[in-house]
Amino acid sequence: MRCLIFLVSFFSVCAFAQCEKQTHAPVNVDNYYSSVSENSPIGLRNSLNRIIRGHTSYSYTPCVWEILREADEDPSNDRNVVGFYTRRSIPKSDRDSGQNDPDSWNREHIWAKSHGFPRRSQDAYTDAHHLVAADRSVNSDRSDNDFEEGGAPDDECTGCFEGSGTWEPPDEVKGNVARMMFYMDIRYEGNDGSGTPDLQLVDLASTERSNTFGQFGKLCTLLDWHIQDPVDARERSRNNVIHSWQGNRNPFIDRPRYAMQIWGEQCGLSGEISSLNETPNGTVAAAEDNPEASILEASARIAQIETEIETIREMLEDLSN
Ligand SMILES: [Ca+2]
Ligand SMILES: [Ca+2]
Ligand SMILES: [Ca+2]
Repeated sequence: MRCLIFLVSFFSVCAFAQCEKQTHAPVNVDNYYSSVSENSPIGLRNSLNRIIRGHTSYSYTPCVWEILREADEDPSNDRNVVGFYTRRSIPKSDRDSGQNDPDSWNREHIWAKSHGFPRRSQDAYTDAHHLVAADRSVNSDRSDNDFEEGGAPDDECTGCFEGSGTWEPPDEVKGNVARMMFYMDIRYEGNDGSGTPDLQLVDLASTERSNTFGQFGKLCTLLDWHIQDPVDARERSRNNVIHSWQGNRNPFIDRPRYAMQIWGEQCGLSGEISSLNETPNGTVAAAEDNPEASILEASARIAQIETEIETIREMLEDLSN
């Protein structure tokens, strides 16, 4: 009996420690943005906020670990994740669990949490659209610095530069950083039920730490990076993975022109709109770049085959009776 009680409690603890995903089905991207108003920067900002706010939020532990294992998986080795800044493949099992291994991976907040949301209960703290798997010591080097070009090369991360209070990521992820930061400004407008303040991008590379407001820089450098490093298939696929968990999307990955329409004039870059890659209409959740869509398609096919087998069995039973 005691053994049975032990087993029951053991399995309850195991169940408690697992993350339960509330899966959101893939969407047609045209429908997703059909209520967007592109008439003015403020209209665009407000209409995008209405679409992307109020996502399904998850626990920082264990769920965010689980989401990043999927979102940042190494495409050539499903037992590894790719460290965001270093682009080095790291075994999923080398997760930072306080063992002080400088080359283990942990969770980097692209919009540093010291700039507006220090508590895990605030949605921005656990929002996987700006959370990435990163090498532990390189994550420490980045600290909570503003994004800007220049400084001394990082001793471990090729293409990373540390300035005074600033951090420059490698070219390959400059645009990814920019689009994550754009998402954060528009997603969090001070109307978030979880208590995340209005997050604001500013054209400064020396923003303050704060628990009550959140500013981050440097806006026009980020807009430059958005143009220099356009959206690619891998970034789209990551957007689909996060959408399948949270139910909201990063509009600046799907519709890069929105960033130019909101901030272009302010940064003297509004003429650049036509050079940006747009996600082709209606194909964002296509099976080839959306693992979840493929799984859904496969399970629908399996269910269909099972029904067919059942029908054949009933026919055979009828024949033998
Ligand atoms: Ca390291
Ligand atoms: Ca990129
Ligand atoms: Ca904002």
